[in-house]
Amino acid sequence: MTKCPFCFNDLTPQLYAFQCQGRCNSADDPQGSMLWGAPRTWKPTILMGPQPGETNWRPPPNVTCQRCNGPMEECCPTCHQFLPPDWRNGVATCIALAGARATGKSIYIGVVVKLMELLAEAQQTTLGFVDGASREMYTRVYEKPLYETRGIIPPTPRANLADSYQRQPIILSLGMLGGRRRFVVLRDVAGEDLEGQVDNAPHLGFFSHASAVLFLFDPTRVPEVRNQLQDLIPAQLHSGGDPALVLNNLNQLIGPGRPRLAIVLSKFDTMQTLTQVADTELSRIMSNAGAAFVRDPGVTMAGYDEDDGQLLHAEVRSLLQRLHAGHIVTAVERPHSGRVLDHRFFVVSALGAPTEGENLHDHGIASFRCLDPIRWALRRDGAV
Ligand SMILES: Nc1nc2c(ncn2[C@@H]2O[C@H](COP(=O)(O)OP(=O)(O)OP(=O)(O)O)[C@@H](O)[C@H]2O)c(=O)[nH]1
Ligand SMILES: [Mg+2]
Ligand SMILES: [Zn+2]
Ligand SMILES: [Zn+2]
Repeated sequence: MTKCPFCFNDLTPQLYAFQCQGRCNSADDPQGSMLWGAPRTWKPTILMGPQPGETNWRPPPNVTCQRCNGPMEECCPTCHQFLPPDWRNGVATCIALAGARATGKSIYIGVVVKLMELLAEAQQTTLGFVDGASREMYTRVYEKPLYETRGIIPPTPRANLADSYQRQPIILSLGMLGGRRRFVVLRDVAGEDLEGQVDNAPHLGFFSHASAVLFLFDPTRVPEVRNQLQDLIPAQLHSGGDPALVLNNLNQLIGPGRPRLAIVLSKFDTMQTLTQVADTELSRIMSNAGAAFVRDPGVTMAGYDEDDGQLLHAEVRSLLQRLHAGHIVTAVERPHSGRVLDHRFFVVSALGAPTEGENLHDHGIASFRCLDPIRWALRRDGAV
């Protein structure tokens, strides 16, 4: 079974949907619009599936529209988006980014797609964009600013704005891995949307159905870290809201869903800069040469290293407590809902160095441990 790359709902063998691509007129699609977060239309759609008890049922190869006789294409029975060709024969690991404003979500996406290209190469496959819309969006929003203009990505616009590109997921094909065709889908979000009220936000429902949610936590928001780094790193242009509030909203959005949850300490290069601070407790912690968070398992390593992952998990967990973010750890490990998600702590640095105003650092992008959360999610889906 796989998932819809748009709304992340499971696509079960019991239900298929086919939508007219012929001459029929389009009509308003209330359900599709609600899940998309902006007005959408659809054409006549039929649902089909096996009779009760029937096994090995497959939909007919060519479905035609009963009204216009035109061709019909498979779409998601829930959100009505057209599925990429042959989608159900693969397995999709659907990953949603979460976090307050300016925690580094978009820059992480920009960098991690490049790293996944290298990962695919090391696995003797190639990474590809599944659809033109994904490719166009990745190039325009993420790749050009970071790798051509060598600047930052502007804050992600809220979902209710006309230019809110993040409704379009980035749908990637990893080729054949572990005997199955593998896809990775990445969905960005505006931190601003997660800092406000989320009780009436069906367009953010994908968090509940995701394979994994990456919750980014920005250590430079912690006053103690900021104070000690004052003279060492340039001031940042943007800053975000309260991570505890965002995590609370995220838990609300996840509701009864069971995504795996990665809690990711982002911008980890700033924490590493603490080693240059003279003799504080934090500088001593960060200078521990034996710690897992000082080494990177590398880009080419195929699988997820479970031992290294568990070690890092324990280190990051205690580091968060040391950063007075113990309430974040508690909210993950003992949530009010009582539903503890399969979770793990990570560190990443997408850029490897702080930015200077609107520009990237001269040294170029030197990322650190960015693939770990992706490898973890893929491993849980049996891909690496
Ligand atoms: N030091 C350091 N700074 C980073 C890194 N990644 C991002 N930043 C800084 O964080 C800022 C915000 O990054 P974004 O990726 O745009 O943040 P976001 O989470 O997408 O923010 P919203 O779109 O507003 O939700 C950037 O402009 C950089 O200055 C990193 O790896 N290291
Ligand atoms: Mg963003
Ligand atoms: Zn038709
Ligand atoms: Zn869908």
